[in-house]
Amino acid sequence: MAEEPDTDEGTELEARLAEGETYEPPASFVEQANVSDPEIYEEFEENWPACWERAADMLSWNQAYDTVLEDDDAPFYRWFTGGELNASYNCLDRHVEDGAKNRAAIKWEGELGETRTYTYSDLLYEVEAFAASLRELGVEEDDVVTLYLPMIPELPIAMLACARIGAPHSVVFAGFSADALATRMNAADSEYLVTCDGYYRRGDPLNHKEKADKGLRGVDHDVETVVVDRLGDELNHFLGASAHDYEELVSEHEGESVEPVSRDAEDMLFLMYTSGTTGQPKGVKHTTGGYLSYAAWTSHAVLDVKPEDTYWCAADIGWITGHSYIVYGPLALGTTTVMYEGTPDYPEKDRLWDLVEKNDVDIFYTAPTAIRAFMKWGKQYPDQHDLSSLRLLGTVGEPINPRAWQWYYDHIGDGECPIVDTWWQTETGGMMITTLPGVGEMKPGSAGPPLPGIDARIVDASGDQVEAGNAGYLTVNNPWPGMLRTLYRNDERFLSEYWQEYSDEEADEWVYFPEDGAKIDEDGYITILGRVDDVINVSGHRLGTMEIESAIVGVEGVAEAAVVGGDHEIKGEAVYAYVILEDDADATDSMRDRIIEGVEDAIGPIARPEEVIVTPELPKTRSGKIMRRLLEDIASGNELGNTSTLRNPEVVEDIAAQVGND
Ligand code: 6R9
Repeated sequence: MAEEPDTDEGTELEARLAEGETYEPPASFVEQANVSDPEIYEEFEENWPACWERAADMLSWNQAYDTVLEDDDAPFYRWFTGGELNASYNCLDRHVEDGAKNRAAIKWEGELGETRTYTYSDLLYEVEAFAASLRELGVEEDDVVTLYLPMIPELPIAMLACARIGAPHSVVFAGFSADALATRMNAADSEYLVTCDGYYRRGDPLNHKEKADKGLRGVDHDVETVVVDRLGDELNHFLGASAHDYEELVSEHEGESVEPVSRDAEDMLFLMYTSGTTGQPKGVKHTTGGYLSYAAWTSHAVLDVKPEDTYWCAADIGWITGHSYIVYGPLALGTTTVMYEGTPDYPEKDRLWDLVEKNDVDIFYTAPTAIRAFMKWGKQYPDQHDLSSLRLLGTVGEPINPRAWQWYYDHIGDGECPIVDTWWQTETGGMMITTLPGVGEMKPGSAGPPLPGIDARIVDASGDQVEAGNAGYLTVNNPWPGMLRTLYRNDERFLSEYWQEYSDEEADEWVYFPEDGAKIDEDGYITILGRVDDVINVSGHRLGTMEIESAIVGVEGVAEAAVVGGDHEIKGEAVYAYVILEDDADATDSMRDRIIEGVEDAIGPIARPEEVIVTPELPKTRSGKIMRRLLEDIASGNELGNTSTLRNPEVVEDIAAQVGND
């Protein structure tokens, strides 16, 4: 039973939050924090860009770098040039050599209750065996290997195996559809795929191989496929003609040692496709030296990760958060990283708290959408467990509302754990705006100041900084090691997507534009307001409205579609699809089902429309532009402003009447 909100407590809380109550980090935390000296901000500023040596120094290099930053070809910046290193060596071998071979590297928790623990030496052993297997299949340095795997240990193993032999990986989120897999494999010319037979969701086996096979039919070149057996006999572990069995391959290479390939700092470590304004996803390219340094540095400074910690980021490795803060950051620091396969409410709504208690988790990092769900389920679930092992909490992916922040602070952290609200993006590689937990006071709802060394500003449309108290556009006015280097094979789009808006090319001044709106206060704290492009954020996942629209107009009988985000209590935003049908098509339930199916097939269930609203017309301005703001207001149940400037104001009422929250 969900708990009844206590209205007295609720009202008092709202009042306190409205006053902008702030919180100091507890002294007990500050005493032990990796970073606790506020001077760090000035040190970075005065010594920029050399300050970034601190990040690079967290790694072991085979060949020391000559230069911290080269900017002669800006905005194609190069970091730690001349340096050579290997990411898998940094995440594995060096810890084994340093006497940590028996420390747990990955603690995996399966949805059905099974567990697997890999010590650093176990993980190295597996990674080497799989690296040798990939080589046997023909994978060479710089070949892109696609990993279409759910949250099972073979995913980080495969990532590190790729890194070991210098083959960039491209992880495709397992919840993405067959079409999404094919698009990404084609875009990267990826000739290798690692996938699995299936996995569990709420106790039921899901057939993943079928989806992978369907995706492969859409790939325009030959592919060698490796299939991990996750389900045993549950599903027929069917191997197509060119598919290899993971276990079989690995067993042939067990015990082999595979030298980590020395990679140039600027060599690609991985590609990650993310949604943008157009229908085509963007292939964000991250490098070995800069990315890994940045993931390690932010894990150290912001997440306060120490080797002896048990750290848990409850994201999916299929997203950037999982890359940087389940795999690369924590393993580079030699800590124990927890990986959970399943959903937070299976078998019960206390599953995560049960896992925190069982594993004595020190640091927990999740998304606001999850916190809002926990809040709705009620505090009795965390209350059933001893969560006193926790020292630090974090959130990422979307703005956190002050009430959810407060709930997290009180009921998960027991008022004793600082919260870091971390703003960053697939493109930034790691955290950019957040408090340092051992330094800054926290303001619920505001991410905090930019990290040391990061020059983030809030500007107006002409690029001038806004006064404190005002809103504007977020920009980043200097480069940082974890930044994307380009969009894969598309330098032009890299320039136009991120550097066109506020840069002054003539003056060689380059300003990165993340396409978020934000507000800044007198202490320099930044509150992120959300995307200003046609990207919506559903449960912390980025979705391009154009991608969804093109899936919908691909459905037979649909003439036109406009997709917007509407407010949603748990998901933050939900997908609302406004659809015009062709003359001979009817607005039946089966038509709506086909539209939903079309979206699921093209992208995946995460993009599933909350509502499909069939309308004879879309509200348009006199110049013929769809009034998206208005559609958003309708979806969110907001007061509708003046509609008289529309060419067709009469459609508005008709549409509003159809939407559930009218
Ligand atoms: C890491 C990640 C990036 C977009 C970003 C912004 C939103 C992320 C946030 C946040 C408010 C935070 N976002 N963190 N908004 N507060 N702490 O989520 O990457 O999937 O690329 O999404 O997410 O809108 O632009 P990605």
